[in-house]
Amino acid sequence: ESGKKWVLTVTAQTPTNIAVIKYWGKRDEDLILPINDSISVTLDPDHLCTTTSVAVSPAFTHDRMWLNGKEVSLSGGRYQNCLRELRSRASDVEDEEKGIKITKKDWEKLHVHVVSYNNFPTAAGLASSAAGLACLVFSLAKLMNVKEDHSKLSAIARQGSGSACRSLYGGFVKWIMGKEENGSDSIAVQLADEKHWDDLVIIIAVVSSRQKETSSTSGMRDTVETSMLIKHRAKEVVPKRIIQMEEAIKNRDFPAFARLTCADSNQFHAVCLDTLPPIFYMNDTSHRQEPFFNSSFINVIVPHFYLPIISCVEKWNRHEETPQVAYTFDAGPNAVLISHNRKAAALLLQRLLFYFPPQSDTDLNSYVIGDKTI
Ligand code: 2P0
Repeated sequence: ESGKKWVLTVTAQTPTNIAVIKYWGKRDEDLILPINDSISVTLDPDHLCTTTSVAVSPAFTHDRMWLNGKEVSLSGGRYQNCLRELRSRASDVEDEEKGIKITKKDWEKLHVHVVSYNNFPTAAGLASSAAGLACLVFSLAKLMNVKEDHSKLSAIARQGSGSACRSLYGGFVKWIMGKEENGSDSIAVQLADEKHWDDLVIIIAVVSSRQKETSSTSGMRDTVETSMLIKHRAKEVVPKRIIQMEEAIKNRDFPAFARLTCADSNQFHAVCLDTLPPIFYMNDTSHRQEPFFNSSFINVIVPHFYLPIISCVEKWNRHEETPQVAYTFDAGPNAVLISHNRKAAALLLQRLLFYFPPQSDTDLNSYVIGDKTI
C-alpha cells in the first residue's frame, strides 16, 4: 500500500501563437491535416500562455483534467488520440530519491491527472487551444519520458488542435501541411528563433473576452464544404505567400511582412464570409465585458472596432514611407497589431488610447498589452 502513495509531477509553460499566414480548412478531420501550410509567431511566455501540471500516481483510478479550476472531460477523441500516441511512446522512468520505478509497460495502466491554467480568456479567439494542447503534450511527454524530438511531438499536438503544433517552438514557426495520409509529415518546423527579430512588438487588444460564437473546427468545416474561394486560397494564394513570408522573415523585411500579414488576415475573413452560412468573426462588439483580470491586457470595448482599426493602420502605413504596423484578426474579435519597433508601438498605443479611450478607471490599468513577444 505504501507504494501507492507516490506522485510524480511535471509542470510546463507554453505560449500561444499568432498566425500570420493562416490555417483554415482540413483535409482530414480526425488526424487534423490542413489544406495549406501556415506560419505563426509564438508569443513570449509572459503574456498569453498556458501552465500545465501533469501527475501520475498508482492511486489515480482515471485520467482526469481540470482547466482553469473546473474539471473537464478527457473522453473526447482529440485528447484520447494524444494520450494514446504518448502512452505508446513512453519509456522507463526512475526517481531514486522517491524510490519510484515506472516501466514502459506500466504506462499502459497508470492514470494521469492534468491541471491546466490559461492566463488569458479561453476560446475568445486567442488561440487558447494552441497553447493548451501544446502544453499538455509537452508536459506529458516529459512525464512519460517520451524520447521524441519537437517535430514528432508537434505531430502529436496537432492531433489535439491543429494550431497547437506551432506552439512547440518559439520564434517563427511553419506548419508544413505534409503529403502523407497518416499525417506523419504534417509537422511544425522552426523558421527562426525568438532572438532573430526581437525588435518586433506585438500588441493585442482584447476587445471581448466572451467566447466566440462559431468554433474554428465547425467554421472551417463549413468553409471547406461550401466556399469556392477557399480552394483558390489553398492552392494558388497560400503557397506563394508562404515562400514570400519565409523570405520576409529571413530578411527582417517589415514592409513585406506587414503587407503579407494584413492581406492574409483579410483573405481569411473573406473566405469566412464566402462560407454558407457566412461566418463573421470581425463582428461588432458593443457590449461591455468585465475587465480582464490580467493587468497587462488591453481591454477595449467599442462598437465598430475592427474596421476603424484596419483603416487607421492602413492610413497610417500609407502616410509613412514604410509600413509601421501590421494587423491580423483570428477567429474571434480581438485585434493583434504588430509594430516594427518600440517607437512605432508607443505611437500605436497612443493612437489606440485616443481613438478607443478606456471607459472607466479599471480600464486604465488594463489598457496596455503585451510587450514584445517573439
Ligand atoms: C491559425 N486559426 O492559423 C488559424 C487562423 C484561426 C484563424 O488555427 O480544429 O483551434 O483545433 O485544428 O487550431 C484555429 O483553429 O482548430 C486556428 P482545430 P484550431 O491560427
